[in-house]
Amino acid sequence: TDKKLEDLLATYPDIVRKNRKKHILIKNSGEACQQIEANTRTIPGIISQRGCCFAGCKGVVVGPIKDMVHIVHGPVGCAYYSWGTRRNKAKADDTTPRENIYSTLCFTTDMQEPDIVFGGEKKLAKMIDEVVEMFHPRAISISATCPIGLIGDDIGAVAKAAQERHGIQVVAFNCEGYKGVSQSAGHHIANNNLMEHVIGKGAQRKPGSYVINLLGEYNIGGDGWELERILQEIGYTVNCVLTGDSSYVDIRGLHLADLNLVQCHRSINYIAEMMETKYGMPWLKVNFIGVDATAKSLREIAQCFGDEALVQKTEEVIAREMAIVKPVMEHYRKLLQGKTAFGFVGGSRSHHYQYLLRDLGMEMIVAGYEFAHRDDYEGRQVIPTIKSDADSKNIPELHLEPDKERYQEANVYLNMSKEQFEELKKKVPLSYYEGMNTSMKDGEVIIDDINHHEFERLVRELKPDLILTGVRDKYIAHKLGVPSRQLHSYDYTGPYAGFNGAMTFAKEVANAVSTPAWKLVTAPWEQEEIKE
Ligand code: CFM
Repeated sequence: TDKKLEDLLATYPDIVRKNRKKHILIKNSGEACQQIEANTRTIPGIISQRGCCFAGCKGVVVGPIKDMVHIVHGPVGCAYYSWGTRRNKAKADDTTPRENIYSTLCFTTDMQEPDIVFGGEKKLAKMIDEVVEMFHPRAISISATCPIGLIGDDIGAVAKAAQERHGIQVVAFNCEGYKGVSQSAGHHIANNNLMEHVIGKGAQRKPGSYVINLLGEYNIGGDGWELERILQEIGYTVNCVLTGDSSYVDIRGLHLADLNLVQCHRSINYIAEMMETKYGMPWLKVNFIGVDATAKSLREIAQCFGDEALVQKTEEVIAREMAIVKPVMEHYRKLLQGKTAFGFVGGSRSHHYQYLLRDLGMEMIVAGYEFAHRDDYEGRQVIPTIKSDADSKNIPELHLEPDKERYQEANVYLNMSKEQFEELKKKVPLSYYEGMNTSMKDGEVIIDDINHHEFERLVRELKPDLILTGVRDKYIAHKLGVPSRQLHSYDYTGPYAGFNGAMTFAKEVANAVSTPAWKLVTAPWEQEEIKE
């Protein structure tokens, strides 16, 4: 209630209270448009869960591309902590042999004090030469860390010279950690550079029909593989998963598909939108987290192609999978029915996992993103009304024109008439994302960029049975006597996506919630009155 919200904010100084209040909503479907503040600076001194621009570019979007060597130009710590911790898996395939996969390696210029004083360009150029000599990669990326921007190394010039020297593409990402207000800025920079320098260069369309890309899926814990299994079973040709287990060669041919599917809207919506502008390619927001959600997405994708046989095959695969999955989910549902959860994750999972929890009879009563934008909460229709500020103006926008040779109308991609396409748009929400708020129930709490204080107060007040957390806050949850599932790298398990993933998640949640260990932990408020 509003009173409880006031209590939660009461400890803050006036200016902080005013700020934080705008980041918190209590869902009320009676109000026409509940606006939230998002993608703005965290107040200095507050412990938030956010990452930096470098993390969003190198760690999230660029890093999973398996056949490129990704050089971290900066101190070794930035490289070390973005090395493998996200568990984005990769393996050899038809287009990429084992020797071209560098995912398990860590490359960095290891900038030292003298390099900061005298500049690191020479060191970077030398490193590229060594990398080419030792590994012969198909392409190289350079990601800049904070000090690189501060000392002004021109990584673009180094990349260009190296490209001419070696005859392979070297892409420079100016994703210095301090840019923007979170890793979200890094997603945007990565999207822009991939669009400008890599996508559209391939010429060979993959054989097969119903050629699709799955954008914003990073194969954490093998999620992408589970989705490919289902999609291929139905008859789709998966051209490229961006960027989970993806290859540079496949990304060059990203435009050679019929439809873009968007799983994580936050990190990849720029590419979906830019490809629509440049090539006319339609895109569809999907959610493969949750059994019913997966079935719904599969049905919507099939509708896009307007092909009876495909719709039929989709139903067959769904029916076959459901026969296996439903009894398992029912079993765990008996243990979990009526339990509550909190979810504070990145920029898309807090929404997606609400569906998987509902499959198990659970409800996410408090949900928040770390770094999402207003459209991820309220829906894409608010994008034109989002005010830009000094931080967002720092991130370059690409202004693209329709490609003279390759642009086709969206209906041509889907092999249907303009009238059929108009009909389709009424049934399936193409080029749209409705955001998280619509799926929440009245009285539930939506909170942006939550901090340690608010986290603890909300747990104390609402006593959830489970918290879906990040790598850091999971320990706060445990200390408060509440089990968590860490939803970024899945605590060394997974996949959680698709049908098989749902069963794994259900089992682990049931285990977490029913372990007797939590009864042995005494939460701080059960011991003594907390002094504010
Ligand atoms: Fe997208 Fe992601 Fe997420 Fe994300 Fe991330 Fe991630 Fe995430 Mo961690 S791309 S926004 S920047 S779904 S790394 S795979 S889990 S915060 S909710």
